[in-house]
Amino acid sequence: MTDIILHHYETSPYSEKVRIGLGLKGLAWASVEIPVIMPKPHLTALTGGYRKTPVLQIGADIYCDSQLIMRELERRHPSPSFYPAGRGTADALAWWAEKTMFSPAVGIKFAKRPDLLPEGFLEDRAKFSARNIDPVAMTAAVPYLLDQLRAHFDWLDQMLADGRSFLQGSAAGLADLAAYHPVWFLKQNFGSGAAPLDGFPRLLTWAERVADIVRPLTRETPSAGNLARQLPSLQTTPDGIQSSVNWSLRAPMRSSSGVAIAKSATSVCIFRAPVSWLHPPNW
Ligand SMILES: N[C@@H](CCC(=O)N[C@@H](CS)C(=O)NCC(=O)O)C(=O)O
Repeated sequence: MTDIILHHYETSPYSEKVRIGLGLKGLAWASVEIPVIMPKPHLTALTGGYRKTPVLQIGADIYCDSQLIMRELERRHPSPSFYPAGRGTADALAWWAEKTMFSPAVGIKFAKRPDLLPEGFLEDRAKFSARNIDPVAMTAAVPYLLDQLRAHFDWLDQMLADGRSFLQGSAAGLADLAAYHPVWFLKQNFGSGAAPLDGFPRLLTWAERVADIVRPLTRETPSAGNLARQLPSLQTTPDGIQSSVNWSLRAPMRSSSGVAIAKSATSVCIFRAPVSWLHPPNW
């Protein structure tokens, strides 16, 4: 049985990034399908309240955020690397791609294909984002969202103009996976022939290449018993956080409730026996 468990749902773009990342590294993983909307009782019990998708579980270490998940996969399984052309640019490209393309892509789906959304979805997301989701305003925004995506897709397309296979050269890496998932999401919902993807044949060929990245070797559904057995394997104690992360702050802060918190430059770890939750520092 693999010790990597991904909590996700099929239509989640950020999950697709991680699923392909696991494929790129040739890792076996176990799949736990979580609900698309709240309540998510099993997930939030595991994460201490975090509801977003995906979440990665390795033993009793719970990684809440796909950026953190990718970093941890790279740390544990460095080869093949998510950084075939080095770090820095790849991280910056990945950050830019996700921050600019995910939201317009999902906005277009909400507006154009509400029939594909499960019941209660828009209400759930309105509550989650503390914003009113107005179908008329969403529909009126579609042309602007398409224009935003066209501008970003054009930049991606330009990166591929010299005939390279992937954004940073001949090997796929993190930048490809992060830029790919909004493209994947649009393709899933509208096909390749629909705007705005229809204007970018080079990008579509690249997307096919990313999609072809070898799929995970094993994709098991763990039983509840197997999930529970994962927990005792943890090497962590409240007295000295021995987690897999390289903590710059070795002395964890401790509250009277027995919760310990430690910070590194890239993660915040909240420890409450027997689990440790890892978040990005801006969480
Ligand atoms: N920064 C987060 C963003 C994750 C995110 O926004 N995921 C979407 C689904 S792709 C989500 O959580 N939607 C609400 C939900 O699933 O409850 C990450 O990189 O993991």
